[in-house]
Amino acid sequence: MDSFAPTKEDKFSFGLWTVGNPGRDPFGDAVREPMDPCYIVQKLAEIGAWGVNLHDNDLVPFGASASERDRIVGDFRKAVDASGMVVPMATTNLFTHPVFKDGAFTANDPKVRAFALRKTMDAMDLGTELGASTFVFWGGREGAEADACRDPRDAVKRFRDAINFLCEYVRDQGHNLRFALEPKPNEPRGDIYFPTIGHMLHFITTLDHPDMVGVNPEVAHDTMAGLSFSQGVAQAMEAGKLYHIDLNAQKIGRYDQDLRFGSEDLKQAFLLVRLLEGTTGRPCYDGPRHFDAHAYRTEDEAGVWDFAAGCMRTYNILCERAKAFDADGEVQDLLKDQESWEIDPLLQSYSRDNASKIRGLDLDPAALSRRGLGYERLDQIMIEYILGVRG
Ligand code: GCO
Ligand code: MN
Ligand code: MN
Repeated sequence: MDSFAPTKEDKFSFGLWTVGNPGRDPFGDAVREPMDPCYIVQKLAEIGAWGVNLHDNDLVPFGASASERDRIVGDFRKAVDASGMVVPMATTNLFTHPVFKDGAFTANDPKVRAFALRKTMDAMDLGTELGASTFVFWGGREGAEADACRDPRDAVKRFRDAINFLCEYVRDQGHNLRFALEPKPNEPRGDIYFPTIGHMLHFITTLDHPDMVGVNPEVAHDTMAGLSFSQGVAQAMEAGKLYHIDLNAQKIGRYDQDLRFGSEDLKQAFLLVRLLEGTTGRPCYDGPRHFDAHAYRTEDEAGVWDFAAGCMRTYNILCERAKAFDADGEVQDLLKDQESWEIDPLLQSYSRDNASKIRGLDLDPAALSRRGLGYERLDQIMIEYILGVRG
């Protein structure tokens, strides 16, 4: 038995658009044939995935009639049930159609914003019908190149109005949906509003129903901006706002690559899996481990399934590595050394008593400065775990 083989308990999910990506890019045409959504579900189940996610138009073509929609959704529902899969997340395509060229919820034309709201309400009904409990908002076109076209404060307000409107819609319909907002700094727009996890976390605090809304961070998006993804995700977890996650790989400073999980920056991937799986003993993330990535353009269909299996396998290998690292006695000693100071409780809240005790402490900055912290050793041990030569 291969201990890295994915199981349903791992909660791995893929979007229809990920394994279904035909390899089109801004310079070249599709290299793979479109795959039928029902076939994708069956194949994903065979390779050990747990869930499948979708944009409305990954399943139902833009402009389909009501009867066509019902037939397509009915067939898909049967395929999902027959393969033992679930649909944990759904979302709306608010970026492909030219009507969204100036944005969707933030577009200047109220008719475009109305169309975006209507399309999203329909997509929420669709997601709910398929059993989704998370609804993702990726504002791919919510941005600008000609910044003078709108005051960014209006973009923020319009986006807030839309999310508030849709929260009320969900409550009114009795849908069981939580929202996960996905930040991205750029691409396809020159600059996208709410470019980072931090921007989104603050925005959520300004909503009418902040409890219904969290974030959906993506490895590639923070990495494009040169940020530490694991630090951003940790902040979202600390705030109780990690409702969903998009896993892939990316080189800093490049175009949006959406590479196989773990195929770039193994150290960040290790730290991320360690964080999500709580291998240090802290609470773990219990939502879908969702891969938002696609196979290289060089691949045929067999390469697509190699890609998907590789995402899950690397995740499980990194999880095993992180567990071993955190169980290592030398690692524990190095970390304990940093955390064992008895004065710590004094620092956690103000009281006159704590302030006066802190004033009375024997604190010698020169001695503190001389103390080596052992982080070189700690990091080298981590590298040796990642490289598979220790533990
Ligand atoms: C991207 C985004 C998208 C979204 C998807 C779901 O960079 O294109 O990551 O893949 O995640 O639209 O909302
Ligand atoms: Mn992305
Ligand atoms: Mn994404």
